[in-house]
Amino acid sequence: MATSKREAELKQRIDPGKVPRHIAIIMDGNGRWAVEKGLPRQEGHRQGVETVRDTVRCANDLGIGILTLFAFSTENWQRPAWEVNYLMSLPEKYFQSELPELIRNNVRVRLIGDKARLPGKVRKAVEDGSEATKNNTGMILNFALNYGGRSEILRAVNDLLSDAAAGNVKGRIDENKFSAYLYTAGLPDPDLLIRTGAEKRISNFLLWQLAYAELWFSNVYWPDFSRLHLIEAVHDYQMRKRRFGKL
Ligand code: V0D
Repeated sequence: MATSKREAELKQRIDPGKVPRHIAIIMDGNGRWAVEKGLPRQEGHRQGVETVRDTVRCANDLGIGILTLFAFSTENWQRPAWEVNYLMSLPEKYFQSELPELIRNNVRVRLIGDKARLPGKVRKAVEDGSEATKNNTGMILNFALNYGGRSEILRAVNDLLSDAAAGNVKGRIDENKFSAYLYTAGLPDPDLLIRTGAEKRISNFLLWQLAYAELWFSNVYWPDFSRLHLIEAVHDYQMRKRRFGKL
């Protein structure tokens, strides 16, 4: 796809030494995108996967260290069965088409979320994708599937209680020790959260980890989110950091 003039301009103004280390994205608006175009909702999800591909490429090009994508929340199980079924076919389709390029680009795929309660074929697809990329040393691509922030924190608390009961916890718990029990153990917190689809909420995403993140909300539906928007968000992030630095 041709690079727009605006994209080239903005890209020049990005300081490659100060890109966010970790970007998290809530990919919202697929269904509404489709309905407003008179298309079936699954067409929105299909297009959403294309956007995932472009976003991963662009984040990798920009030198982003970690990209965390929120693809499905526990609340989404309330959707009609046919839509859930379709969504559950996406991880497998995604890896069928994207795995060679992910490997070529040295991207490492990981899952954050309650793996145990994912349908078998989804778990297998993600595990195969993680396995195939586990030795890659470039960008980390986290897919948040069946993820909820409060349940992540409670899971951490319960794991911590088990370790304590076994006598394996010494001293008091501080933020660092607690973070080691989260799905994102070992990773820096997101510097920037992007949410598409015109809603201005966190929706139970990365509650602990987003404590200090810059927030960037877009009215664009996820299928229409493009490289330009990602570059705009990164540029805006850098402007905020620069102003903050001057205080
Ligand atoms: C629909 C927009 C990629 C959000 C993108 C099962 C909603 C398209 C994945 C994916 C979904 C997940 C895990 C993985 C690799 C790819 C995906 C779901 C929905 C929910 F390891 N897109 N995508 N998963 N949509």
